[in-house]
Amino acid sequence: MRRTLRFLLPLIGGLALLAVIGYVILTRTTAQWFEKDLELRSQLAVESARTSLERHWTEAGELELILGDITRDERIMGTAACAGDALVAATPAFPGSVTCAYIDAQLAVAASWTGTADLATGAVRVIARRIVDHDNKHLGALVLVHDVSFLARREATTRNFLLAAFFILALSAAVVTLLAARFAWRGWTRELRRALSGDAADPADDFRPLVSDVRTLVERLVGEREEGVRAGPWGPERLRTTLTEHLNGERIVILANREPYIHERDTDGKVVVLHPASGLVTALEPVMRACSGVWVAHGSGGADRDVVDDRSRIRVPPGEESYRLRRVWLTEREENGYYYGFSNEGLWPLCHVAHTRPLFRTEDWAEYVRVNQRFADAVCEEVDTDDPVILVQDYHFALAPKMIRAALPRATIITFWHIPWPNAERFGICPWREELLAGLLGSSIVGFHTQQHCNNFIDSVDAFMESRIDRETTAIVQGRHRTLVRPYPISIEWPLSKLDDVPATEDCRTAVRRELDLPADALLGVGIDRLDYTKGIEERLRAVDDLLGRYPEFRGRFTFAQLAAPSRTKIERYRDLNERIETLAAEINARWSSGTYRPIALLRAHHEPATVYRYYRAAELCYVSSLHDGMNLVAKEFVAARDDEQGVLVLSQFTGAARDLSEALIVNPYDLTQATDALAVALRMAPREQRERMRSMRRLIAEFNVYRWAGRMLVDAAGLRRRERLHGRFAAMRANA
Ligand code: ADQ
Repeated sequence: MRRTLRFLLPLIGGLALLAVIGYVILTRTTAQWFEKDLELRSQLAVESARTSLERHWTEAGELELILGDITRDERIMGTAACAGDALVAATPAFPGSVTCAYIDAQLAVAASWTGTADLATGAVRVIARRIVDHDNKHLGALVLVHDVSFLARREATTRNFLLAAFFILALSAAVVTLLAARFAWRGWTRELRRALSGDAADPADDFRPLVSDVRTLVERLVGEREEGVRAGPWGPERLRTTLTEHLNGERIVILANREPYIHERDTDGKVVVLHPASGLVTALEPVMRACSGVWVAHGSGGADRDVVDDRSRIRVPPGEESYRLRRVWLTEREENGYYYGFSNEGLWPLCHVAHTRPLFRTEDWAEYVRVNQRFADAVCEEVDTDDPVILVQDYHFALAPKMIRAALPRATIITFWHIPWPNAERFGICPWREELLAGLLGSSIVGFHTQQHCNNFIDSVDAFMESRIDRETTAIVQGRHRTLVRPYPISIEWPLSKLDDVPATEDCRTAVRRELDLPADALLGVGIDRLDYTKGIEERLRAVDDLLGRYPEFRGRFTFAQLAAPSRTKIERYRDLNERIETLAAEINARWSSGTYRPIALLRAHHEPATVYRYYRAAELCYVSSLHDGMNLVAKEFVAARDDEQGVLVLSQFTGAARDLSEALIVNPYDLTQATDALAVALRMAPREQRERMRSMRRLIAEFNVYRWAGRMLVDAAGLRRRERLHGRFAAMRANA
């Protein structure tokens, strides 16, 4: 009904507008016609009486008779003859208020005059003409008074007619539309139902693309629903159950460059544990706590070697040991080539559209190959069956899946690529593109955050590899090996255990304002990132600058706190960025500071989760301005932190998160004016609207949390294992037959 009204109301509105325009045009045109008609009639009356008028102008009795003849025209109410300002003769109904003196004055400048006079009986039209004899002698003026009350009557008739026509037309349009919509909808739904239920052998062309999508979705939802009903919402417990039910409680081995806990020595020489600023760790650590198993990573902390056993292992998390961390040690040369060189100067800029040119060096590539092999070997040392479940993480390990498969052909290898995958043309500039693709195709499943990244990956395989692409199941087939390519949008833990140590929102507001030396009613924005050129930190600070320039109401009141963890500082581009951001923040502060007020608080350091969450809770808004980002977990963390349902998220459209968090204010960070306006909208947003938006985003993250992300991958992996085992049995039977 609402949909029909949405169509009908504009239609009726359009018809009403047409009727009004028609009415105005029609009344104006008919009024003009009638006036012209009056003019002609009076001209005709004067011309036909002209000879008699000339002859008898001075004979009052005759003149009255002639004037009486003229008033036979039903529209002419009265006629009079004037000589200068004196009345010579007039018919009885000629109104006394129209005087010869007045007419004489009007005719002083023209041979004829037309005007309107208001009588007690209504308005009349007065037409006066000079009468000149054959010798061009001016005799006087003939005055005709017309009754124009019929004009108002005609106008009323026209209006009534148009109104009736409009109602009939609108009613017919509404009835016809309703009937047409009802029939079309019935036919459409009948056809769609037939197509979906499988009754239609060949669905209509319009439905064909839809049908397969809907069927897949329905099957998936039914599967998930059945499981959901059995197992409840996704959380650590359900993930553990999924692992037991679907993978016989297999231990999971995670391969990631970054370790979840870094051991360092503080200034007193005491060993302290740090949590790295990494989206990958944020997402995977709760999964690992739930599943147990082994996390294989680069041991990068200064005190890492001091706390491991003789096989480079340590049980974590400290104090709640539930899984094992296996550290792999890299030489400086290996780290420079594999991590800083090929991974972060080559692959990172290759995959992000952030206008930084990738650098590919042969010596970096050689280290990348060697280190991938070292990590693959470490993974193989940690498994305790010949068909383990291995989760390979990110662009540091594109080659490891193939290397692990060579040693463990029956392993289930799920590789998740945490950053975007570029289009085939862009990917093609990498000198080792075939090797990278071959490495990844050693996986059982390759996962990305979005369908777009999956499509780009499939297109790259299509462009550069010998393989068959099964578009029905989105898989890549090479010989007997099949790699599924699937979107798994990553998320965060829900409920957030990190919030346990964080004070309530009001306390965080007070504490952070005190820390930043701000008044209690100051408005606060927050940005939290690794210092990386893909995160758009410069664009963000410029938006703050522009906000203060274009919206003076926020000067002296709004402060933006940027928590920026230094990252990859061995790379020159990152050092340059660091300096540029510091200079920019200083410039903006110099421009707008007054007294103790500084608009930008640049807190360049790694912060522990408790601090990060305190800032999320203290802020009026969080601005995530990435130029390109696989997902961006800061956006999701901000929403998760706001259990007061207040605060506004301003989010770049170039993040994977923008697809999930549609209630954020989505902006193009390159469009400074748009981004600034969004900041102003956020700061002025009414608490009720903030609550509605926040509530809807919180519901989404609660449902699609990181346990569901991991669970979906594990369930898909289990399905794949079952299918492969079945194929293996068939192959053995055929061989024995
Ligand atoms: P990252 O590029 O690391 O992740 P992101 O998803 O934003 O980016 O996660 C950053 C994490 O580091 C967050 O948990 C945040 O709280 C933390 N952090 C940021 N700055 C910090 C600071 N100054 N101090 C302490 N902690 C800080 C990559 C991809 C992303 C993808 C993730 C997960 O680039 O697109 O979302 O992996 O797949």
